Amino acid sequence: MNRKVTRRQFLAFGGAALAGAALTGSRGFADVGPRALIPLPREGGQFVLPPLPYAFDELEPHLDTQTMQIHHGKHHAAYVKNLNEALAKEPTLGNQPLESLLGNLAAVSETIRATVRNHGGGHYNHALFWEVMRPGGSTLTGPLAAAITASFGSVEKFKEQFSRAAMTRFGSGWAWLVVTPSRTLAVASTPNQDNPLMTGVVEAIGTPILGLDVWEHAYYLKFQNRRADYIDAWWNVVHWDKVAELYQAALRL
Ligand code: MN3
Repeated sequence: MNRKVTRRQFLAFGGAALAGAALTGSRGFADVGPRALIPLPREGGQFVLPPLPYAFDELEPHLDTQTMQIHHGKHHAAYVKNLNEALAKEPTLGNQPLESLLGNLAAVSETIRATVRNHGGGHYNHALFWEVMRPGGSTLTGPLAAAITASFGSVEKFKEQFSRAAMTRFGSGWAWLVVTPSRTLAVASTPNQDNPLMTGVVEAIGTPILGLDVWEHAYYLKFQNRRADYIDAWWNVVHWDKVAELYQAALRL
């Protein structure tokens, strides 16, 4: 498959993106390169649910305990289980890193491709989501703050743009802060469990360093239909030190 860069991608990321490795098409998993930024533990080849880096009740009052329990223990756990079941049907995929599978879905057999996309995406997205939150949040400073200001005008303008992406995602999906193939920052949103690693599937490709789950299961118990209130609350628990760490790691990929 020889994938062409769409005009919108070109405009979004600039001409330098054409030189980016992630846009060179799919010639096998080896081309995708390492993107292992977050822990995706495996036992005996099977993915396992990563533990939350804090207790279920520690994001209160912003994110409620029961939502965190169900979200991690039921929703995320189901993505892991379904991903493992799919991969068991294709032993040739071996211990391929999840990042490589998602980065080159075209190379995954069609019989399990949709499951890897939906449940592998679900696993990756949630593993990232838990990592970029912490009780009480942390402060945005340093090179990431400077890069955000350079890209979006100010931290406040970035937050507005990100929140808008989260608000305007119709139905279920995610909002992202992405390090693009040309090493700039972009805000994006994807439907369902798609994410910016999915070259050839989503427009906004790159390395996600911050993600916000806007599926109703992420907020309905506490906020019901008030997605905007959930987004406002969520900013209070963003772990900027972790996002800054992921930013530095993404620049080195
Ligand atoms: Mn979710």
